[in-house]
Amino acid sequence: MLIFPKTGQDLKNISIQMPMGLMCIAAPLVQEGYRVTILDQRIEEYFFRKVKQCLSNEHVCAGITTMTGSQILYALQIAKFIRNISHIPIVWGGNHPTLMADQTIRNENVDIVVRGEGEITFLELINNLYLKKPINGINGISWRDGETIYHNPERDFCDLDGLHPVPYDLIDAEKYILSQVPGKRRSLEVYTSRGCPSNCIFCYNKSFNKSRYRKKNINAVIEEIEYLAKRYNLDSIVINDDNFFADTERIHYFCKCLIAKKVIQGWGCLGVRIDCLEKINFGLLEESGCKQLYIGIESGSEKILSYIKKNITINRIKDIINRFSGLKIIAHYNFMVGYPIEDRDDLFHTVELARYIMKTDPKAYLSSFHLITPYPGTEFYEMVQRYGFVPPRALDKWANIRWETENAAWIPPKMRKIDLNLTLLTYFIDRKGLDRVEHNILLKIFFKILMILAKWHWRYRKFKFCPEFRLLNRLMNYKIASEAEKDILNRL
Ligand code: B12
Repeated sequence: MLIFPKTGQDLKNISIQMPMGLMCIAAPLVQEGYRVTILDQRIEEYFFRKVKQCLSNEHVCAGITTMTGSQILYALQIAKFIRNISHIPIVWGGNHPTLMADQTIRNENVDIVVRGEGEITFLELINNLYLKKPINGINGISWRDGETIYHNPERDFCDLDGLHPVPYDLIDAEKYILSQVPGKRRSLEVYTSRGCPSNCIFCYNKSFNKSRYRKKNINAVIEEIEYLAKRYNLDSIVINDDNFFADTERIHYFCKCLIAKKVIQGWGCLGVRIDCLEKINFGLLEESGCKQLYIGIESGSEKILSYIKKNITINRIKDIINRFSGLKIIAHYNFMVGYPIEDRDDLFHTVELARYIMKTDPKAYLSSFHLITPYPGTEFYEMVQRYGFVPPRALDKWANIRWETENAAWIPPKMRKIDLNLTLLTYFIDRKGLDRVEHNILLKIFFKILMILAKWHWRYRKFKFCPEFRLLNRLMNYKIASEAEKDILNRL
């Protein structure tokens, strides 16, 4: 049984994407003849009842995935629940357990941690558990024997072309089909590569993927997209790679294949590095059906860009912004604030760059400004400890890292209020939020009022005092906390 816990940010029909990691680790198990159930807490109405109904003596183990953050809260609730009704081992995997293996394995609701890519390691583990063979020789796991913790040696990365196809039939794909690409209604996600060769200080890639970029054969990717489009009647596809644009020639070949074979009407992509776009043929990109790209800019200050090792300058960023302005492709630009060395000038440079985008390319979207967060396994995580950041000492403490500027020790005190207000009000400075609530009249009116207020603050650079957005933030936090509470009460 493989479980995807809620994340705390799940909006039905808006943000719930397929549990790709679990489907990947299920692939070799299915080939080997195991029966695999994937349960997704985000979409199962009576989730805990379902877990109870499904669990039987035949189960080899329960596998739970989690990212860092509030998903851990739900993952822990689920693990405790399973612990109470069954004796099967509980295996944790995914980003957080990998990056914080020692803390994770020390939690009483975790029996084994699978570190890194799970396809091969998990198969070996299941085989050994099923045959009641010892697990001490399996690379890539951390485990416990009584009070003693073992971290077995690391496992090499997988050869992506040697992996079994993703078993989409294991999930009810219809429940994950979303309108994620502008002008298109039905899309699902694929991944075509893993890792990223860059060294940005805030990204998990350096430790999770050892900065190694590995790619699937692009013809196999095209075939997978063709299959998905036919099987699920898709008009679009979303690429969820760490850095899809890392290899320019591969992108051009991909675009040419999409055009020649008329594979899919539209596509979009997350995690785009802006420097990787510099050599791209934008005409070809547009012709191939590219509709939307999520691009990390991070800051409008040269000083900050060099601090985070982004390896780009503002002029080069502006060149790319200008190129998108003449195209139909919608660029979503991501920004962060709250860097330890950021002062008011740096912040205003970021606001200026955001304004430049709104002026130059009015169809572009700006992400709400995110607070830079010391995720485990990043260089930033190590750096901010010098500023008094004390990392959570146990797995459950990581569940509550909805850091606000007040408790983000690395932000200079005089910047905290402004940073927090900017993260809140930038959600409403363009139509990104409004587009999400299109079908709900009341929410739409509510959003429009907030947009008017946000634009006023934005226009007059009044970022210090934004009581309306602080209140909204409190309400959201309360909602998240009470939903988690409700989940505990409604377990059965
Ligand atoms: C899609 C996506 C989402 C989706 C849903 C995730 C999903 N369906 O899996 C949504 C929108 C919900 C999301 C939300 C967030 N995300 Co996100 N997301 C991604 C993204 C782009 C793709 C995930 C994916 O499909 N990967 C491909 C699969 C194959 O890889 P995988 O999940 O790692 O799985 C492999 C292994 O980890 C392992 N494995 C995974 N699970 C398990 C379970 C078991 C039992 C075992 C044995 C093995 C195992 O085996 C798998 C196959 O090898 C990744 C970046 C990336 N390219 O991975 C970021 C990423 C996972 N997200 C990240 C972050 C930070 C977030 C947010 C916090 C962002 C935010 N500011 O709000 C929120 C988290 C919300 C919360 N409160 O917890 C970080 C995670 C860092 C971390 N330390 O956890 C990533 C890595 C991006 C980054 N570069 O920083 N995200």
